[in-house]
Amino acid sequence: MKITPNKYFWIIVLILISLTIGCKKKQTSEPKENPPVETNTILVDSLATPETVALFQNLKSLAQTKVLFGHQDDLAYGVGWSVEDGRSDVKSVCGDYPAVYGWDIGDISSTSNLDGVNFENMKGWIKEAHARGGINTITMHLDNPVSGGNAWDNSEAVRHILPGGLYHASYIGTLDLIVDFLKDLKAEDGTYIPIILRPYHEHNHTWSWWGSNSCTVEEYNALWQMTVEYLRDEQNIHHLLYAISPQEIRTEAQYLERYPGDEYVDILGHDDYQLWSLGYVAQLGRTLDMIATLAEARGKISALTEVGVDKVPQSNWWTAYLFAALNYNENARKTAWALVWRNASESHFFAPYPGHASVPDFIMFYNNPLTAFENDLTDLYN
Ligand code: BMA
Repeated sequence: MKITPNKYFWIIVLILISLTIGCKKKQTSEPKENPPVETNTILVDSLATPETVALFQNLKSLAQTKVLFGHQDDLAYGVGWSVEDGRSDVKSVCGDYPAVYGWDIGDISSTSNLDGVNFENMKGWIKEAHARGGINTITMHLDNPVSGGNAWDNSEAVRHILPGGLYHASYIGTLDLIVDFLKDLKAEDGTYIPIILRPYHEHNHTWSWWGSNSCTVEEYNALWQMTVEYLRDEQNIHHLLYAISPQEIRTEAQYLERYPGDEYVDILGHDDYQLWSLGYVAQLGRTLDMIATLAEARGKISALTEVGVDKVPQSNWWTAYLFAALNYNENARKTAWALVWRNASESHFFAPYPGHASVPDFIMFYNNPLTAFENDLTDLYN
């Protein structure tokens, strides 16, 4: 087609008009917030803080050669003491703090948790542990959101707190208290302290309101997904790794029966309280092997998120039972950490304390090159 000079004129006029409109628009539009920056493609949270991504990656590589030792409520109390600066039964026994600290936010609407740990103190201990290079993991023994009973009240609740349920709004209120707690967890430099969150644990058992007798598979998965999406997408909490932890699992199929999906889980955990006979060592070893294999195939980490025998009845439990299970084979040895439950009193404890018969054996466990305590950790957050 032949373009006459007249046509050129009108084309130039049109270009000038649209450029002027474009400039005006730019000048008058509101300054835009920077879009969130994706930090990774491997975690549940693609916006996880750099420190959280570093924790996952460092823990994953450390797990190739070490099993970190963990203890619930380690800094809060022990056998015969409570709230003493710097004190820890584990440290009293072996001279070193655990590498992993377990905490629980059951009773989050009160000033203290279900085991009497003051929440402000808990925040302080989480900061202390993190400043020394340790890892913090949090469980949620939340009250039954429908009946108001405790976590062990397994009357039907999950379907009522899912979107559309009568108790959805009030459960979101509980999640908001958790958000407030998590937002207070900041290091000296102002960055958020990465936390391994372990919600709705032991869900294949029946004791809790999120357990297998109290909700369907679909309801359990929906609860987990709703929780992740609320914290991550609605509340912009980006300093969490999500760990799932069924109890005393034998097979892969059992493990994946109640499982919200790989996009919602970073760490494949396992809770086990059956390790009181030597005959069980190989069983736990096989389970750890299976979970490590499952985790490896999915680019995740495996962990023995809870283990122990109340009152540690065998004086060689640390080496002949726990270490033996962790050392079962090459895969079992890739378990990232093993955490024992709390030292409440002389009649309810899972870690040794000064004077306990298992102390010499625990020191052997401590000295074993496979185990790692706090002093063994290099900077996991960089
Ligand atoms: C259980 C016991 C209880 C405690 C609960 C939550 O195993 O230790 O005493 O309240 O864990 O920590």
